[in-house]
Amino acid sequence: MSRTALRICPLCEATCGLTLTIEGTAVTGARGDRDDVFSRGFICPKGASFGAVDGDPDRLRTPLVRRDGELREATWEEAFDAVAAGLRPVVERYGPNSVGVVLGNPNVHTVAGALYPPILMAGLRTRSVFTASTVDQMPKHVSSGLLYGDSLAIPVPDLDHTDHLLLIGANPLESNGSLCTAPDFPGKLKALKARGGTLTVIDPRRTRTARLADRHVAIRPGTDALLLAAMAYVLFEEDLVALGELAPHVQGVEELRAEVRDFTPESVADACDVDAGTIRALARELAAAPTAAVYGRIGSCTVPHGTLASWLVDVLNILTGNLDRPGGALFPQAATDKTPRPAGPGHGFALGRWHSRVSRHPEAKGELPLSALAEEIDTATAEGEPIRALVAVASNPVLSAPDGDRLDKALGSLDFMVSVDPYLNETSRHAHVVLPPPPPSQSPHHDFAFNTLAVRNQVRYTPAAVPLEPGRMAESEILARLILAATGMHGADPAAVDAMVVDQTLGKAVKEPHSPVHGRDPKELAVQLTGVSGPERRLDMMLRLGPYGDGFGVRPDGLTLQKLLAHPHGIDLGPLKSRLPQPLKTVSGKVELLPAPIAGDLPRLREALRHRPEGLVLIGRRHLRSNNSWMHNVPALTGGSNRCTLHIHPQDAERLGVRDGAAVRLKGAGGEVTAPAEVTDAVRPGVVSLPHGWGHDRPGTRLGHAATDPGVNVNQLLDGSLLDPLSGNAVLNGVAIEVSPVSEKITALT
Ligand SMILES: Nc1nc2c(c(=O)[nH]1)N[C@H]1C(S)=C(S)[C@@H](COP(=O)(O)OP(=O)(O)OC[C@H]3O[C@@H](n4cnc5c(=O)[nH]c(N)nc54)[C@H](O)[C@@H]3O)O[C@H]1N2
Ligand SMILES: Nc1nc2c(c(=O)[nH]1)N[C@H]1C(S)=C(S)[C@@H](COP(=O)(O)OP(=O)(O)OC[C@H]3O[C@@H](n4cnc5c(=O)[nH]c(N)nc54)[C@H](O)[C@@H]3O)O[C@H]1N2
Ligand code: SF4
Ligand SMILES: [Mo]
Repeated sequence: MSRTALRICPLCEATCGLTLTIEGTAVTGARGDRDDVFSRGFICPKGASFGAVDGDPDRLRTPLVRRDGELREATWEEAFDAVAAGLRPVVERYGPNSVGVVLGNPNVHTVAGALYPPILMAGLRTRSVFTASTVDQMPKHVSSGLLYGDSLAIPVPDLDHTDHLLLIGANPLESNGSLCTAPDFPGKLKALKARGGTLTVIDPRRTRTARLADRHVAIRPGTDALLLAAMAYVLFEEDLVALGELAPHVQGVEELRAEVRDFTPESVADACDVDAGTIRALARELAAAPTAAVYGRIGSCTVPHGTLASWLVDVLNILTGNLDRPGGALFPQAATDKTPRPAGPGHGFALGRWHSRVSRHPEAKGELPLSALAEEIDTATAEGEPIRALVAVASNPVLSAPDGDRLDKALGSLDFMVSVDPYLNETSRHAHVVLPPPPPSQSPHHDFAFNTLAVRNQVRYTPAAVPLEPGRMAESEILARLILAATGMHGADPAAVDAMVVDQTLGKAVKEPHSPVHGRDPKELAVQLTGVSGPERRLDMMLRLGPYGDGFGVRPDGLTLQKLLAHPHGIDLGPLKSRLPQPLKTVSGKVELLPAPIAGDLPRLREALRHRPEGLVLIGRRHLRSNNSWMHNVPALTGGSNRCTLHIHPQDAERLGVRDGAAVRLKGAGGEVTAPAEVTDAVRPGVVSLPHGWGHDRPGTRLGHAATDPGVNVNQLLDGSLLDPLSGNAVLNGVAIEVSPVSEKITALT
């Protein structure tokens, strides 16, 4: 007897609604939920493989605890005893910063990952915090922090209504979109073209997205900030700046005009390898479109001028009057956003409030660069203690961060490490305790993070599709118990963690004049919360205090968890709307177009005008059936074109004597790897591309299928020293690299 259940897909940022087929406790099928208010039935091959991802036999079923050097199965009680015994002495002896926290990408794809890590970090009071953001989108957070005073205020392109979309360093036909949550991104691009709109793609590769475009500009990697600055120059020079309704909310336009004066199209053309005429055309097309949106992603962030490029993306939207207007780039308003406060000046955004111990990298958004994790563990300095214990949640930095070999060794030297991870992989194999969360079918889902980045305001919640298997523990309870064990309250009731958050949040809300619950009794509010678990009660609280909430009875039609549960396919909250000036939290209360740290970084961009890489540069790529480092263990999602090969242009291949299919050696600052070449003109001359997340051949892992075709770790080519200085983001694209054929003789020897 089979049944069906709804489940929002957690496998990428598109957040599609799925209808799962379930037999007993196993997920045997998945299709798109046609009634989902947001995704309307869309599904991709990863979502269709939900059952295989969920049921992977290599997923850990019980905690593992290291005894006599070996990880062995243990009870939950033994595991948390070991966590408390491992972490507390380190904190007590060496202080809070000696315990590091590393948070990986799937935290933004789980309820537990959204609700508990902030409490863990506050409880530990550690500054040794590292996340996937600094190998990803930290430049965008910094740019938003500086422009709008809020690092989380990220405008998203209004895909459904725009007339002109300029995509920079993004390949949504493979990635399904990022910092822009849009189920069926491909369909939305096709609809844009069908309604007469235009699509421009800037990417060194002719990607599947670029093939859809009206114009594809194959830029030299790492030079987008120069090209975008030149576009801003053209807007000023040709009198195309038109802020429109934005004008009263923006300061610094004239100062900006002066700063971009050096970046003429002619002066950047050589560095970008894009002719000046094309750059002028890009600017004119942007200005001429009735509405337009500029959108940049990985290729614009993980580069030496990532923050400047991210800032310039918004600058172009602002100068053309496209920020905050329908058809342009808008600020979403999620159901779990805080109660909107009245518009007015805020505290602004500070950078570099403290620095990393070894290389003195400034913090950004409370985080240190993931690239610096290895040295913060393996290098002693006079400033303070190195990291001696580590808490890793949903994180595989041995593959996803630069110089995995060094990190691999560093992790092996820790006094104590705990991983919350479903797999024994390249990173978790170093843990003293591994705490495995249940598979996604056994977890509830709500997109706390992605709804704040969605192209349409909507809210959905799916309870667990399958009950927790005996012996399993919900990830929320795992993290709550981990918090207790790490903060000296080992053994206390995990429900106390949620109760504390509820107390604090309601206690604060009743004191805020703009809150719908201003002046009420927090205890009276707390008893009104519904939900079968701590996370559900917290979701209910956030919904009720949020912008669409019932305000605990003040607006009886408003959102509550009960109402959401009564709408299993979600509730549509309408298209994105203009919101300025309310989201601004800058000290001036305006959009600060030329913030001081940005102005301070522009001389470095001027330097780049003179820079011409001589040899080949490396960039990455994603495949539709991949997901960073953790989906190579699912047979249905591997093979075919999803392989760890080096894309190289025929001209470069010929010059270097590289044959299609033959092994090539790649040498970078961090090391060497060998991969098969795939000769293709999809990548531009002078550029080679290798995907990340591979290199599954380390001993002590339990990834049976992934190990059969391990690939190589592209990040071993990096030494971790290349960063975008403002954000601490790793430079992963546009990196100098040497490529040489592996001679037959050497192949025979190895
Ligand atoms: N060269 C290069 N490197 C890159 C990138 C690139 O483009 N090029 N991209 C970067 C980007 S954008 C990112 S976001 C990072 C990603 O890098 P990471 O943040 O390391 O994320 P993943 O590689 O996805 O690994 C996720 C880990 O979480 C575990 N996991 C999966 N599901 C769950 C769950 O439900 N709960 C828990 N607790 N754990 C789970 C997996 O087993 C795995 O160990 O990689 C970065 N690295
Ligand atoms: N299938 C799949 N989907 C995913 C993921 C995955 O691993 N697989 N990962 C998820 C994650 S964590 C993220 S952050 C998103 C990322 O989402 P996207 O940013 O859309 O991801 P990519 O496909 O890496 O696209 C980046 C593009 O930038 C180009 N590029 C590289 N260097 C430069 C440059 O210097 N300038 C310009 N203009 N372009 C450049 C690359 O050729 C590539 O096509 O994808 C998410 N979705
Ligand atoms: S596009 Fe993303 S969210 Fe949608 S089914 Fe595919 S992996 Fe899941
Ligand atoms: Mo990412």
